[in-house]
Amino acid sequence: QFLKNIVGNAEFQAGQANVDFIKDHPELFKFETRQDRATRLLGFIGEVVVNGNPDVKNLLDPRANPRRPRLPQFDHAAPAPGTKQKLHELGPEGFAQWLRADPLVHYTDTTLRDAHQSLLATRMRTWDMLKVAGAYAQQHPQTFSLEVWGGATFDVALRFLREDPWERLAKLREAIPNILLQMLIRGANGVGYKAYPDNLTERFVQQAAETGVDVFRIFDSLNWLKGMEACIGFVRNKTDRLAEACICYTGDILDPSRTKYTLDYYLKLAKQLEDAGAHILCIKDMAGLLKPYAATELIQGLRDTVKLPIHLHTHDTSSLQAATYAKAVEAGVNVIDVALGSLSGLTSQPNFNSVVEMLRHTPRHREFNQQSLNEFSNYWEAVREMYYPFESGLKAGTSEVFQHEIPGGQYSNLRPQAASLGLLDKFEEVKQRFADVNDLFGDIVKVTPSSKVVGDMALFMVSNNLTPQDVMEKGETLNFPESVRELFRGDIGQPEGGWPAELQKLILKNETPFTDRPNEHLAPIDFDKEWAAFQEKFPGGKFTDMLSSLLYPKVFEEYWAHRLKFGDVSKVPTSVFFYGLKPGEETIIEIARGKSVIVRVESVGTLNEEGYRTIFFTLNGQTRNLQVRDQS
Ligand code: 3PY
Ligand code: ZN
Repeated sequence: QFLKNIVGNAEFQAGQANVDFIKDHPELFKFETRQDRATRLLGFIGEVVVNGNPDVKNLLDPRANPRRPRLPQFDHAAPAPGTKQKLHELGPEGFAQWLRADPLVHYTDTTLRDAHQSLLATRMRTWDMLKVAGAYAQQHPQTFSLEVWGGATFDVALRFLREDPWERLAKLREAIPNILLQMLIRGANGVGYKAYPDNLTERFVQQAAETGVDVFRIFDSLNWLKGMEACIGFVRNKTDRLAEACICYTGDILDPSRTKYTLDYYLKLAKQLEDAGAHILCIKDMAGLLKPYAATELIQGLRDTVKLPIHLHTHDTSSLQAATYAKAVEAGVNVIDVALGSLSGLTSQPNFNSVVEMLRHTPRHREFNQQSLNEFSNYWEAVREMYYPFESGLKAGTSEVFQHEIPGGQYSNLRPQAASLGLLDKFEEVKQRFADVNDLFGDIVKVTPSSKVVGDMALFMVSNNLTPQDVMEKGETLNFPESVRELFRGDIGQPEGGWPAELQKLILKNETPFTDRPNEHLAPIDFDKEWAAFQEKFPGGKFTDMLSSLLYPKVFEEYWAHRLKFGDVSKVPTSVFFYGLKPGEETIIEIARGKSVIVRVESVGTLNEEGYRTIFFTLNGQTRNLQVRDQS
């Protein structure tokens, strides 16, 4: 049976075989043709196409291997007082002094904002957050703050999740009465990508404080002081909350060849932010470039230069950043940003659970119940399965980040952006061009929105096969992306050392750039007039809806139409929101506090001539049917 046909037999080949058996075995003379082999392989591929490979079949549907997220312990008793009460008791100035002097290290948990912005394209839904918010407040009241709002979450909530970001904040506030809630605000650019009128940012800050924000982390995407001063003032003068101002960290202070962003540069900026009224100073290391020994220098320098408490934010893209935290803690940092284990690492923050263990039995350790942290991590690990389509694709830490300097929060978005232009197979080139564009632009700070413009330019160059040299040589005839024109016109502020003049001329052609605050060119909002117009267009809309609409007019309009048609979809469980229900499956939806309905899909009808299918549901046991247009 080891013979497929006779020519493969060694004895036969050697001419020594007894060949009497041949007459009884005609199959030995059947030779397989190349055609047969191909046909059989086609048969296999056809089987996989129609029925899937049994080894991986159904894996693309996360419900095929349901892993029910297990809720951490929660007994509904009031949580212990925490930093929220401390702020109330001491006021912002007193609180800042207390924080600066506290010998133990504090933690900000970014799981509900930056972690999912950086790993899952910001898609985490309020529904998953609220399931564990109360338990977290109860189990970990010693947490310094929870970053839950701002950055890209505002836009993505409205645009893709079709939920109201203000309601998310209000509900989290209600569930977490004891821990400071923190947001990220892009200075003069608010939670958007362009400058807004000052009085809009002012009302936004006031409303955010009223709804629940305690710590406003304020940055400017070019480290431009003028882009932050007004916002720091609004927090100081219009609220009783904390203004945390940022130095965005780029380059490498230990590299003598990088002379633009030196230790002195950062120390000077920090002093200016202190003078502008910041209560806390943040080192915002948005790409994860602050190496461990550089952290020692920077934090020691800052402790000696300003009297403010120091808060360190980083991204673990290189996978080195726990070491940076070890050195930062030694050097006297007050607060570090971490994410719960299963939403940490790579482009997200370092691992909360593990960093706590790193510091255990050392002088600055703050006690956390590790078993409980792990329970929360396990909850998010199971939840994360539902969000797999939004994963960034990065599999391991990469030292490439020290070359391209792409912010963690942008990385998970740049890939789909490249994919939408058909450039995914050129992603290596996109990263290279990102670095080239930074050089062309004069080595700028890259964080939203400046980083988005660098990304747009990199994609433009890859799409059009342009090298940096081409850009300089053919610039006059190139039609640069609109965002690049706006950047060089001064629309989002001024970089250290100004824009490279030659390139600026090529981009702007005959347009004149400005060098003062872009906000000075914007008319203030007339709120009474706007409110009347808003009420007319969106009857029943709240004041917070009007703010959303002023920040994102088109996105808000689409969100509103969706809400009118489908109601508040934030109440739909995530598996159903993304993947629906199959015939025979059911779900429970809490449509109002204490009022739930059971929805079951019984069957889906065939396509009718008008292109519709009838879906047969039961709603609390009562039959309902619905016609839905089949878009396929
Ligand atoms: C944002 O602005 O969204 C960021 O996360 C910047 O790091
Ligand atoms: Zn970040």
